[in-house]
Amino acid sequence: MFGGLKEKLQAARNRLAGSIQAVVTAPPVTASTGDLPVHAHPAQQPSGAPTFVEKVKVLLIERELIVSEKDVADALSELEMTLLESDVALTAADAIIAHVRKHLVGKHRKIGESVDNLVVNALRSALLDVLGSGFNLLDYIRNRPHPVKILFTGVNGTGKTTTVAKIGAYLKKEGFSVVIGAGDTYRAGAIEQIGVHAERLGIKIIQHPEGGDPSAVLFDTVQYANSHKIDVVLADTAGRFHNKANLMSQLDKIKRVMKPDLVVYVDEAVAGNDAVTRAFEFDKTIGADAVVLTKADMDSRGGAAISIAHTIGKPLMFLGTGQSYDDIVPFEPAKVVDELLGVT
Ligand SMILES: Nc1nc2c(ncn2[C@@H]2O[C@H](COP(=O)(O)OP(=O)(O)O)[C@@H](O)[C@H]2O)c(=O)[nH]1
Ligand SMILES: [Mg+2]
Repeated sequence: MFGGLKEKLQAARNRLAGSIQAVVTAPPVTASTGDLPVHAHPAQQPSGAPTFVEKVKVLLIERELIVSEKDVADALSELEMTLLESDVALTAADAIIAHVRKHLVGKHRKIGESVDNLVVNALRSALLDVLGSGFNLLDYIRNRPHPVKILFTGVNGTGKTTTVAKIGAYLKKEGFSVVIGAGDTYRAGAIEQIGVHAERLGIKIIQHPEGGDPSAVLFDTVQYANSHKIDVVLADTAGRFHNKANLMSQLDKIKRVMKPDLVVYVDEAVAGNDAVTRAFEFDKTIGADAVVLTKADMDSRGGAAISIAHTIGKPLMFLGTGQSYDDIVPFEPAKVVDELLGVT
């Protein structure tokens, strides 16, 4: 997952650290107290009026390094190229660079601080800022009245139906009762596909014949959940584009009828910038509360995963990482960032 981005970010980390290391190891500027080595004294808190010796120690310890814009300019523009090549959206890449620059440049840095730590911390906080906080579905479900109704939307073939099945399996494992609504009534194949998943997983499914009104299926699904005290409703829908007015008004009707607690936008990580643009448009047209990116297992660039929350302002909830039911991982920004930076 995101192998290419990982490699490039780690190269950028080394390049940045190298640029700063060059400043650190440049011939030292003579301190006003003399040319003593800067690491000669351990940190010490002077108490009361400082003696002459204490004053000197403080001065030495506080002798600092200031990284200038010039010192890191090349490394930062390389980092920006790396991000853009990895399909990170321009606004997200800009935000990352600005954050790293602000973290590193012009600040007084104690020479004793590890250069690599300084760089890793700058990159980590920049990436975390852009990735947002993620979305803990289990906490969300625990804290809401049941049934919690979740509607899955997005374009065709991105993995909505598979994701509904995976999340059904995940929630069942976590002890929640689940019912699935077969809201893709366009093709008999679609109804059968979700039916097969539900049967394999031992999850109740509500289906209507092909060509029926998806709102009616999902209404029945919610009714079933209410009368059987089911914890979670997972509503599958047919793929659609945000610019197809009739399909979008159908989705509008679905929303009015089933009143979802959560609208989840599903797209594929491999689509890169296209996924981000589609998510943005979809959110504008119909609204989205959280995002699932599928096929992260096939995505080396990682750009969509990095950019999507920042671009549309909605959290990334899960990554799909393969074709089996277990191949879904809650998106935990801190874990992903450490893995990307190679500091796990
Ligand atoms: N490698 C991989 N394939 C996936 C993933 N999620 C879905 N798929 C595959 O993508 C294809 C389309 O999935 P489907 O759920 O039918 O998409 P839908 O049209 O959006 O409902 C199927 O072949 C799935 O097995 C994933 O996370 N990784
Ligand atoms: Mg489907």
